[in-house]
Amino acid sequence: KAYYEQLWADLGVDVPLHDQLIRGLAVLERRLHRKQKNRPEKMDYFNKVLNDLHGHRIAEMVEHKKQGGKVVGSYCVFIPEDMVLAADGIHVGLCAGSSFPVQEAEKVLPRNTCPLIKSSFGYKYIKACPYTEASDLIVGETTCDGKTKMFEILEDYHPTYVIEVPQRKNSRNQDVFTAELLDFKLQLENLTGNKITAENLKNATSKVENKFKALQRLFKLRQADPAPISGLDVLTITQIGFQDDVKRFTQQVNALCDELEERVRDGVGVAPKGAPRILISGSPMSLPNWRLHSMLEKAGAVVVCEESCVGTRLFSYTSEPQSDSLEDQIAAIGQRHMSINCACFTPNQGRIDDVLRMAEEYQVDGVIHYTLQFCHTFNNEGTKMEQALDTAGIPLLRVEADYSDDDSGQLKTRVEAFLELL
Ligand code: BJ8
Repeated sequence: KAYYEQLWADLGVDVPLHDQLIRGLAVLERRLHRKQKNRPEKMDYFNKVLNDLHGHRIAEMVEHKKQGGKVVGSYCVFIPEDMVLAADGIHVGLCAGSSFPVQEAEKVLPRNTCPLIKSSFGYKYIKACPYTEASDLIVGETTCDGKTKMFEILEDYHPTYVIEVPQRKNSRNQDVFTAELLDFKLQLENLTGNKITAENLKNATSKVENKFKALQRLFKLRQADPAPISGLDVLTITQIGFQDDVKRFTQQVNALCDELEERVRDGVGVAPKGAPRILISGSPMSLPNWRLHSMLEKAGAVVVCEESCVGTRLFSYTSEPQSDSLEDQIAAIGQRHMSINCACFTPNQGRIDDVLRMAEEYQVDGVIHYTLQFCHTFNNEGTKMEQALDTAGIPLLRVEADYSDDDSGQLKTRVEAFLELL
Protein backbone atom coordinates (compact mmCIF):
# COMPACT_ATOMS: atom_id res chain seq x y z
CA LYS A 1 0.00 0.00 0.00
CA ALA A 2 2.84 2.39 0.86
CA TYR A 3 4.30 1.80 -2.62
CA TYR A 4 1.05 2.81 -4.30
CA GLU A 5 0.55 5.77 -1.96
CA GLN A 6 3.92 7.10 -3.03
CA LEU A 7 3.01 6.50 -6.67
CA TRP A 8 -0.25 8.45 -6.28
CA ALA A 9 1.43 11.25 -4.35
CA ASP A 10 4.09 11.58 -7.05
CA LEU A 11 1.34 12.00 -9.63
CA GLY A 12 -0.14 14.83 -7.57
CA VAL A 13 -3.12 12.91 -6.18
CA ASP A 14 -4.63 14.04 -2.88
CA VAL A 15 -3.87 10.75 -1.11
CA PRO A 16 -6.13 11.05 2.00
CA LEU A 17 -9.07 12.04 -0.20
CA HIS A 18 -8.29 9.24 -2.61
CA ASP A 19 -8.25 6.83 0.34
CA GLN A 20 -11.82 7.78 1.18
CA LEU A 21 -12.84 7.22 -2.42
CA ILE A 22 -11.27 3.78 -2.60
CA ARG A 23 -12.79 2.72 0.71
CA GLY A 24 -16.25 3.74 -0.54
CA LEU A 25 -15.74 1.76 -3.72
CA ALA A 26 -14.71 -1.35 -1.79
CA VAL A 27 -17.86 -1.13 0.36
CA LEU A 28 -20.01 -0.86 -2.75
CA GLU A 29 -18.29 -3.82 -4.41
CA ARG A 30 -18.85 -5.97 -1.32
CA ARG A 31 -22.50 -4.91 -1.11
CA LEU A 32 -23.37 -5.34 -4.78
CA HIS A 33 -21.01 -7.64 -6.68
CA ARG A 34 -20.13 -10.16 -4.00
CA LYS A 35 -23.76 -10.64 -2.98
CA GLN A 36 -24.52 -12.08 -6.42
CA LYS A 37 -24.94 -15.84 -6.74
CA ASN A 38 -23.70 -18.32 -9.31
CA ARG A 39 -21.20 -16.00 -10.98
CA PRO A 40 -18.89 -17.38 -13.68
CA GLU A 41 -15.44 -18.38 -12.42
CA LYS A 42 -13.72 -16.27 -15.04
CA MET A 43 -15.09 -13.16 -13.34
CA ASP A 44 -12.10 -13.61 -11.01
CA TYR A 45 -9.85 -11.53 -13.22
CA PHE A 46 -12.33 -8.64 -13.37
CA ASN A 47 -12.96 -8.83 -9.61
CA LYS A 48 -9.24 -8.50 -9.02
CA VAL A 49 -8.97 -5.53 -11.35
CA LEU A 50 -11.92 -3.90 -9.62
CA ASN A 51 -10.36 -4.42 -6.22
CA ASP A 52 -7.07 -2.97 -7.41
CA LEU A 53 -8.54 -0.28 -9.61
CA HIS A 54 -5.91 2.37 -8.96
CA GLY A 55 -2.99 0.03 -8.26
CA HIS A 56 -1.42 -2.23 -10.86
CA ARG A 57 -2.74 -0.36 -13.91
CA ILE A 58 -1.56 3.00 -12.58
CA ALA A 59 1.88 1.44 -11.92
CA GLU A 60 1.94 0.31 -15.57
CA MET A 61 1.12 3.84 -16.70
CA VAL A 62 3.80 5.36 -14.50
CA GLU A 63 6.34 2.90 -15.89
CA HIS A 64 5.25 3.81 -19.43
CA LYS A 65 5.73 7.50 -18.62
CA LYS A 66 9.19 6.81 -17.15
CA GLN A 67 10.15 5.26 -20.50
CA GLY A 68 9.08 8.50 -22.21
CA GLY A 69 5.57 7.33 -23.16
CA LYS A 70 2.43 9.44 -22.76
CA VAL A 71 -1.03 8.84 -21.31
CA VAL A 72 -4.12 10.32 -22.95
CA GLY A 73 -7.41 10.51 -21.05
CA SER A 74 -10.90 11.04 -22.44
CA TYR A 75 -14.59 10.86 -21.50
CA CYS A 76 -16.26 9.76 -24.71
CA VAL A 77 -16.27 6.93 -27.22
CA PHE A 78 -15.71 9.48 -30.00
CA ILE A 79 -12.01 9.62 -29.07
CA PRO A 80 -10.31 6.85 -31.07
CA GLU A 81 -8.20 4.70 -28.78
CA ASP A 82 -6.35 3.18 -31.76
CA MET A 83 -4.90 6.56 -32.77
CA VAL A 84 -3.46 6.98 -29.27
CA LEU A 85 -2.03 3.45 -29.33
CA ALA A 86 -0.52 4.05 -32.79
CA ALA A 87 1.45 6.95 -31.31
CA ASP A 88 2.66 4.53 -28.64
CA GLY A 89 0.48 6.19 -26.03
CA ILE A 90 -1.85 4.67 -23.44
CA HIS A 91 -5.48 5.69 -23.72
CA VAL A 92 -7.67 5.74 -20.61
CA GLY A 93 -11.35 6.47 -20.09
CA LEU A 94 -11.38 8.81 -17.10
CA CYS A 95 -13.45 8.49 -13.93
CA ALA A 96 -16.84 10.17 -14.28
CA GLY A 97 -19.40 7.94 -12.61
CA SER A 98 -19.48 8.75 -8.92
CA SER A 99 -21.00 11.43 -6.72
CA PHE A 100 -17.76 11.62 -4.71
CA PRO A 101 -16.41 14.86 -6.25
CA VAL A 102 -19.77 16.39 -7.23
CA GLN A 103 -20.25 18.73 -4.28
CA GLU A 104 -16.81 20.25 -4.79
CA ALA A 105 -17.37 20.51 -8.55
CA GLU A 106 -20.51 22.55 -7.83
CA LYS A 107 -18.26 25.30 -6.46
CA VAL A 108 -17.22 25.90 -10.06
CA LEU A 109 -19.91 24.39 -12.32
CA PRO A 110 -23.64 25.14 -12.13
CA ARG A 111 -25.53 22.67 -9.93
CA ASN A 112 -28.07 21.96 -12.64
CA THR A 113 -25.50 20.26 -14.83
CA CYS A 114 -25.38 16.56 -15.68
CA PRO A 115 -23.65 14.52 -12.92
CA LEU A 116 -21.28 12.92 -15.44
CA ILE A 117 -19.94 16.36 -16.31
CA LYS A 118 -19.68 17.43 -12.65
CA SER A 119 -17.99 14.15 -11.72
CA SER A 120 -15.46 14.36 -14.60
CA PHE A 121 -14.49 17.90 -13.75
CA GLY A 122 -14.74 17.28 -10.01
CA TYR A 123 -12.13 14.52 -10.02
CA LYS A 124 -9.66 16.92 -11.57
CA TYR A 125 -10.69 19.74 -9.27
CA ILE A 126 -10.11 17.72 -6.09
CA LYS A 127 -7.22 15.67 -7.52
CA ALA A 128 -8.67 12.36 -6.37
CA CYS A 129 -8.33 10.33 -9.58
CA PRO A 130 -4.89 8.89 -10.38
CA TYR A 131 -5.93 8.23 -14.00
CA THR A 132 -6.72 11.92 -14.49
CA GLU A 133 -3.48 12.96 -12.81
CA ALA A 134 -1.50 10.45 -14.90
CA SER A 135 -2.94 11.87 -18.13
CA ASP A 136 -0.49 14.05 -20.05
CA LEU A 137 -3.43 15.30 -22.09
CA ILE A 138 -7.20 15.15 -21.66
CA VAL A 139 -9.09 14.98 -24.93
CA GLY A 140 -12.61 16.37 -24.89
CA GLU A 141 -15.27 16.59 -27.59
CA THR A 142 -18.09 18.88 -28.61
CA THR A 143 -20.85 16.31 -28.18
CA CYS A 144 -23.29 17.99 -25.79
CA ASP A 145 -23.24 21.66 -24.76
CA GLY A 146 -22.58 20.93 -21.10
CA LYS A 147 -19.43 18.95 -21.82
CA THR A 148 -18.24 21.39 -24.45
CA LYS A 149 -18.41 24.30 -22.02
CA MET A 150 -16.95 22.26 -19.16
CA PHE A 151 -13.85 21.57 -21.27
CA GLU A 152 -13.30 25.33 -21.60
CA ILE A 153 -13.11 25.47 -17.81
CA LEU A 154 -11.07 22.26 -17.51
CA GLU A 155 -8.38 23.86 -19.69
CA ASP A 156 -7.51 26.10 -16.74
CA TYR A 157 -6.72 23.05 -14.62
CA HIS A 158 -5.24 20.47 -17.01
CA PRO A 159 -3.75 20.30 -20.53
CA THR A 160 -6.86 19.77 -22.64
CA TYR A 161 -7.53 19.34 -26.35
CA VAL A 162 -11.02 19.31 -27.84
CA ILE A 163 -12.14 17.43 -30.96
CA GLU A 164 -15.14 18.80 -32.81
CA VAL A 165 -17.93 16.26 -33.25
CA PRO A 166 -20.53 17.43 -35.77
CA GLN A 167 -24.19 16.77 -35.03
CA ARG A 168 -25.56 15.54 -38.34
CA LYS A 169 -24.62 12.33 -40.08
CA ASN A 170 -24.08 13.51 -43.65
CA SER A 171 -21.03 13.32 -45.90
CA ARG A 172 -20.09 16.98 -45.31
CA ASN A 173 -19.92 16.35 -41.56
CA GLN A 174 -18.14 13.10 -42.13
CA ASP A 175 -15.40 15.13 -43.83
CA VAL A 176 -15.36 17.60 -40.94
CA PHE A 177 -14.81 14.78 -38.46
CA THR A 178 -12.08 13.17 -40.57
CA ALA A 179 -10.32 16.57 -40.75
CA GLU A 180 -10.61 16.78 -36.95
CA LEU A 181 -8.95 13.36 -36.66
CA LEU A 182 -6.13 14.45 -38.96
CA ASP A 183 -5.53 17.41 -36.60
CA PHE A 184 -5.70 15.01 -33.66
CA LYS A 185 -3.03 12.88 -35.32
CA LEU A 186 -0.68 15.91 -35.40
CA GLN A 187 -1.54 16.70 -31.81
CA LEU A 188 -0.65 13.13 -30.76
CA GLU A 189 2.56 13.18 -32.75
CA ASN A 190 3.61 16.45 -31.08
CA LEU A 191 2.73 15.10 -27.66
CA THR A 192 4.46 11.76 -27.98
CA GLY A 193 7.25 12.56 -30.45
CA ASN A 194 6.15 9.45 -32.41
CA LYS A 195 4.86 9.34 -35.97
CA ILE A 196 1.55 7.65 -36.67
CA THR A 197 2.15 5.52 -39.75
CA ALA A 198 -0.16 3.39 -41.88
CA GLU A 199 1.43 0.31 -40.39
CA ASN A 200 1.30 1.16 -36.68
CA LEU A 201 -2.24 2.51 -37.03
CA LYS A 202 -3.34 -0.69 -38.74
CA ASN A 203 -1.90 -2.76 -35.88
CA ALA A 204 -3.51 -0.55 -33.26
CA THR A 205 -6.89 -0.67 -34.99
CA SER A 206 -6.74 -4.42 -35.13
CA LYS A 207 -6.05 -4.57 -31.36
CA VAL A 208 -8.93 -2.22 -30.55
CA GLU A 209 -11.36 -3.93 -32.90
CA ASN A 210 -10.44 -7.33 -31.43
CA LYS A 211 -11.54 -5.89 -28.12
CA PHE A 212 -14.80 -4.78 -29.76
CA LYS A 213 -15.28 -8.27 -31.21
CA ALA A 214 -14.73 -9.87 -27.80
CA LEU A 215 -17.38 -7.58 -26.32
CA GLN A 216 -19.75 -8.36 -29.20
CA ARG A 217 -19.25 -12.05 -28.41
CA LEU A 218 -19.95 -11.42 -24.71
CA PHE A 219 -23.16 -9.54 -25.46
CA LYS A 220 -24.38 -12.16 -27.93
CA LEU A 221 -24.11 -14.80 -25.21
CA ARG A 222 -26.53 -12.78 -23.11
CA GLN A 223 -29.22 -13.46 -25.69
CA ALA A 224 -29.61 -16.93 -24.17
CA ASP A 225 -32.37 -17.71 -21.70
CA PRO A 226 -31.38 -18.24 -18.93
CA ALA A 227 -28.80 -15.44 -19.21
CA PRO A 228 -25.39 -16.92 -18.33
CA ILE A 229 -24.07 -13.77 -16.62
CA SER A 230 -25.61 -10.89 -14.73
CA GLY A 231 -26.03 -7.44 -16.21
CA LEU A 232 -24.11 -5.98 -13.26
CA ASP A 233 -21.08 -8.12 -14.07
CA VAL A 234 -21.17 -7.27 -17.78
CA LEU A 235 -21.56 -3.56 -17.04
CA THR A 236 -18.54 -3.72 -14.73
CA ILE A 237 -16.48 -5.56 -17.37
CA THR A 238 -17.32 -2.96 -20.02
CA GLN A 239 -16.41 -0.18 -17.58
CA ILE A 240 -13.07 -1.85 -16.78
CA GLY A 241 -12.38 -2.02 -20.53
CA PHE A 242 -11.94 1.75 -20.59
CA GLN A 243 -8.90 1.50 -18.32
CA ASP A 244 -7.33 -1.91 -18.75
CA ASP A 245 -4.61 -2.88 -21.22
CA VAL A 246 -6.36 -3.65 -24.53
CA LYS A 247 -4.70 -6.98 -25.27
CA ARG A 248 -4.99 -8.38 -21.75
CA PHE A 249 -8.61 -7.26 -21.45
CA THR A 250 -9.50 -8.86 -24.80
CA GLN A 251 -7.94 -12.18 -23.78
CA GLN A 252 -9.82 -12.16 -20.47
CA VAL A 253 -13.17 -11.35 -22.09
CA ASN A 254 -12.65 -14.18 -24.57
CA ALA A 255 -11.72 -16.59 -21.76
CA LEU A 256 -14.91 -15.60 -19.95
CA CYS A 257 -16.91 -16.13 -23.17
CA ASP A 258 -15.52 -19.68 -23.45
CA GLU A 259 -16.94 -20.40 -20.01
CA LEU A 260 -20.25 -18.70 -20.83
CA GLU A 261 -20.60 -20.80 -23.98
CA GLU A 262 -20.46 -23.90 -21.79
CA ARG A 263 -23.02 -22.41 -19.46
CA VAL A 264 -25.37 -21.69 -22.34
CA ARG A 265 -24.89 -25.24 -23.63
CA ASP A 266 -25.69 -26.63 -20.16
CA GLY A 267 -28.58 -24.24 -19.55
CA VAL A 268 -26.83 -22.62 -16.56
CA GLY A 269 -27.95 -19.09 -15.75
CA VAL A 270 -27.67 -16.38 -13.12
CA ALA A 271 -31.44 -16.12 -12.88
CA PRO A 272 -34.06 -18.79 -13.57
CA LYS A 273 -35.20 -19.31 -17.16
CA GLY A 274 -38.11 -16.98 -17.78
CA ALA A 275 -36.93 -14.24 -15.34
CA PRO A 276 -37.91 -10.79 -16.68
CA ARG A 277 -35.32 -9.67 -19.23
CA ILE A 278 -34.49 -5.97 -19.34
CA LEU A 279 -32.69 -3.79 -21.86
CA ILE A 280 -31.34 -0.48 -20.53
CA SER A 281 -30.94 2.32 -23.05
CA GLY A 282 -29.69 5.86 -22.62
CA SER A 283 -26.99 7.96 -20.96
CA PRO A 284 -23.75 6.11 -20.26
CA MET A 285 -23.11 4.52 -16.85
CA SER A 286 -19.50 5.11 -15.88
CA LEU A 287 -17.89 3.16 -13.07
CA PRO A 288 -19.21 2.85 -10.30
CA ASN A 289 -22.72 3.70 -11.49
CA TRP A 290 -24.17 0.27 -10.72
CA ARG A 291 -27.33 1.24 -8.88
CA LEU A 292 -30.01 0.52 -11.49
CA HIS A 293 -28.56 -2.83 -12.57
CA SER A 294 -28.23 -3.96 -9.02
CA MET A 295 -31.73 -2.83 -8.11
CA LEU A 296 -33.29 -4.67 -11.07
CA GLU A 297 -31.37 -7.87 -10.50
CA LYS A 298 -32.04 -7.90 -6.76
CA ALA A 299 -35.72 -7.63 -7.65
CA GLY A 300 -35.49 -10.84 -9.73
CA ALA A 301 -34.97 -9.46 -13.24
CA VAL A 302 -31.88 -9.83 -15.37
CA VAL A 303 -30.36 -7.05 -17.44
CA VAL A 304 -29.47 -8.60 -20.80
CA CYS A 305 -28.28 -5.62 -22.83
CA GLU A 306 -27.15 -2.00 -22.49
CA GLU A 307 -27.76 0.29 -25.46
CA SER A 308 -25.22 2.73 -24.15
CA CYS A 309 -21.68 3.97 -24.67
CA VAL A 310 -20.79 1.57 -21.86
CA GLY A 311 -22.50 -1.07 -23.96
CA THR A 312 -23.40 -1.58 -27.61
CA ARG A 313 -22.61 1.97 -28.78
CA LEU A 314 -18.96 1.37 -27.83
CA PHE A 315 -18.25 -1.76 -29.87
CA SER A 316 -20.85 -2.29 -32.58
CA TYR A 317 -18.90 -0.68 -35.42
CA THR A 318 -15.61 -1.52 -37.08
CA SER A 319 -13.60 0.42 -39.66
CA GLU A 320 -13.15 -0.78 -43.21
CA PRO A 321 -10.63 1.43 -45.04
CA GLN A 322 -10.76 1.59 -48.84
CA SER A 323 -7.01 1.01 -48.98
CA ASP A 324 -4.02 0.64 -46.66
CA SER A 325 -3.15 4.35 -46.93
CA LEU A 326 -3.00 6.31 -43.68
CA GLU A 327 -5.58 8.84 -44.92
CA ASP A 328 -8.05 6.07 -45.79
CA GLN A 329 -7.54 4.41 -42.43
CA ILE A 330 -8.22 7.67 -40.60
CA ALA A 331 -11.30 8.33 -42.76
CA ALA A 332 -12.54 4.81 -41.92
CA ILE A 333 -11.98 5.43 -38.20
CA GLY A 334 -13.96 8.65 -38.62
CA GLN A 335 -16.77 6.72 -40.24
CA ARG A 336 -16.69 4.13 -37.47
CA HIS A 337 -17.26 6.83 -34.87
CA MET A 338 -19.82 8.77 -36.92
CA SER A 339 -21.87 5.54 -36.92
CA ILE A 340 -22.37 5.82 -33.14
CA ASN A 341 -25.98 6.65 -32.38
CA CYS A 342 -25.34 9.21 -29.63
CA ALA A 343 -28.30 11.41 -28.76
CA CYS A 344 -26.09 14.39 -29.61
CA PHE A 345 -26.91 13.68 -33.29
CA THR A 346 -29.99 15.02 -35.01
CA PRO A 347 -31.97 13.25 -36.27
CA ASN A 348 -31.05 10.06 -34.45
CA GLN A 349 -33.58 7.51 -35.66
CA GLY A 350 -30.75 4.94 -35.80
CA ARG A 351 -30.74 4.68 -32.01
CA ILE A 352 -34.48 3.95 -31.88
CA ASP A 353 -34.11 1.34 -34.64
CA ASP A 354 -31.25 -0.24 -32.67
CA VAL A 355 -33.37 -0.54 -29.54
CA LEU A 356 -36.29 -2.08 -31.45
CA ARG A 357 -33.94 -4.59 -33.11
CA MET A 358 -32.14 -5.44 -29.87
CA ALA A 359 -35.42 -5.84 -27.97
CA GLU A 360 -36.12 -8.72 -30.34
CA GLU A 361 -32.61 -10.18 -30.48
CA TYR A 362 -32.26 -10.23 -26.69
CA GLN A 363 -35.89 -11.37 -26.17
CA VAL A 364 -36.53 -8.54 -23.74
CA ASP A 365 -39.69 -8.15 -21.69
CA GLY A 366 -39.17 -4.45 -21.07
CA VAL A 367 -36.90 -1.48 -21.73
CA ILE A 368 -35.69 1.09 -19.22
CA HIS A 369 -34.84 4.44 -20.75
CA TYR A 370 -32.16 5.82 -18.47
CA THR A 371 -31.31 9.51 -18.46
CA LEU A 372 -28.80 11.21 -16.25
CA GLN A 373 -30.33 14.26 -14.63
CA PHE A 374 -30.02 17.38 -16.83
CA CYS A 375 -28.91 15.29 -19.84
CA HIS A 376 -31.21 17.06 -22.27
CA THR A 377 -30.19 15.10 -25.35
CA PHE A 378 -31.15 11.67 -24.03
CA ASN A 379 -34.07 13.00 -22.03
CA ASN A 380 -35.70 14.61 -25.07
CA GLU A 381 -34.93 11.63 -27.25
CA GLY A 382 -36.80 9.53 -24.69
CA THR A 383 -40.08 10.92 -26.04
CA LYS A 384 -39.52 9.51 -29.55
CA MET A 385 -38.24 6.28 -28.02
CA GLU A 386 -41.39 5.99 -25.91
CA GLN A 387 -43.63 6.46 -28.97
CA ALA A 388 -41.72 3.86 -31.00
CA LEU A 389 -41.75 1.25 -28.23
CA ASP A 390 -45.40 1.91 -27.52
CA THR A 391 -46.23 1.25 -31.18
CA ALA A 392 -44.18 -1.96 -31.06
CA GLY A 393 -45.95 -3.03 -27.86
CA ILE A 394 -42.76 -3.11 -25.77
CA PRO A 395 -43.18 -1.89 -22.17
CA LEU A 396 -40.96 1.08 -21.27
CA LEU A 397 -40.04 2.79 -18.02
CA ARG A 398 -38.39 6.20 -18.16
CA VAL A 399 -35.92 6.87 -15.37
CA GLU A 400 -34.05 10.09 -14.69
CA ALA A 401 -31.43 9.93 -11.96
CA ASP A 402 -28.21 11.46 -10.72
CA TYR A 403 -25.39 9.78 -8.82
CA SER A 404 -26.71 10.28 -5.30
CA ASP A 405 -28.64 7.66 -3.35
CA ASP A 406 -31.29 10.16 -2.24
CA ASP A 407 -33.98 8.86 -4.59
CA SER A 408 -33.13 5.15 -4.21
CA GLY A 409 -36.32 4.32 -2.29
CA GLN A 410 -38.53 5.94 -4.88
CA LEU A 411 -36.58 4.40 -7.77
CA LYS A 412 -36.83 0.95 -6.22
CA THR A 413 -40.62 1.27 -5.91
CA ARG A 414 -40.95 2.32 -9.56
CA VAL A 415 -38.65 -0.45 -10.79
CA GLU A 416 -40.51 -3.12 -8.80
CA ALA A 417 -43.89 -1.86 -10.02
CA PHE A 418 -42.59 -1.99 -13.62
CA LEU A 419 -41.36 -5.57 -13.19
CA GLU A 420 -44.73 -6.63 -11.83
CA LEU A 421 -46.40 -5.36 -15.01
CA LEU A 422 -44.22 -7.51 -17.29
S1 BJ8 B 1 -20.99 9.30 -27.59
S2 BJ8 B 1 -23.43 9.47 -24.99
S3 BJ8 B 1 -19.95 9.05 -24.29
S4 BJ8 B 1 -21.25 12.15 -25.59
S5 BJ8 B 1 -24.84 12.20 -20.07
S6 BJ8 B 1 -22.22 14.49 -20.74
S7 BJ8 B 1 -24.58 13.60 -23.34
S8 BJ8 B 1 -25.47 15.70 -20.59
S9 BJ8 B 1 -21.92 11.26 -22.13
FE1 BJ8 B 1 -21.68 10.57 -24.13
FE2 BJ8 B 1 -19.90 10.43 -26.04
FE3 BJ8 B 1 -22.49 10.65 -26.64
FE4 BJ8 B 1 -21.54 8.41 -25.66
FE5 BJ8 B 1 -23.82 15.29 -22.05
FE6 BJ8 B 1 -25.80 13.64 -21.48
FE7 BJ8 B 1 -24.08 14.25 -19.60
FE8 BJ8 B 1 -23.34 12.76 -21.69
